[in-house]
Amino acid sequence: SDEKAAALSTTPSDSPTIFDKIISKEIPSNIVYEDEKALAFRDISPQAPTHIIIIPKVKDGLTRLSNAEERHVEILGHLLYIAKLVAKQESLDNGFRIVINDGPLGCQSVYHLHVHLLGGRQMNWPPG
Ligand code: DGP
Repeated sequence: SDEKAAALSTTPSDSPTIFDKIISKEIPSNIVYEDEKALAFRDISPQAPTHIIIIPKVKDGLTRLSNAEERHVEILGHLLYIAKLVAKQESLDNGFRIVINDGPLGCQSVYHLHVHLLGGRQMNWPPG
């Protein structure tokens, strides 16, 4: 897929990403939730009727889940709680899927940790 190709052509790094420009609103996005610590916006390449990306506003070294440190525990929990709030806001009352891609094998293409919230259709298991 295009998403897989993008992931495999991206070198993991701590450089600024497109998500910084979304946070600063330098580039537009469809924001569905925002607070002082986090932002949630619609994915540009939706893989389900509802596909939302939830990110910390300050990356603080959290390029990917495998780089998480003890200091990130609070924001990690916050992102999951926001996923629940946004799922409710999107009326995903019969279930949804949360995904965190890590690294090339996990098909991560943007090195600013993010939670995918997917819903509005039947999901499959195992994922691809
Ligand atoms: P991942 O493969 O887990 O790294 O997911 C990155 C996601 O970010 C991917 O589903 C597409 C989305 N994305 C990338 N660039 C943009 C953008 O400029 N705007 C929006 N809304 N989403 C983006």
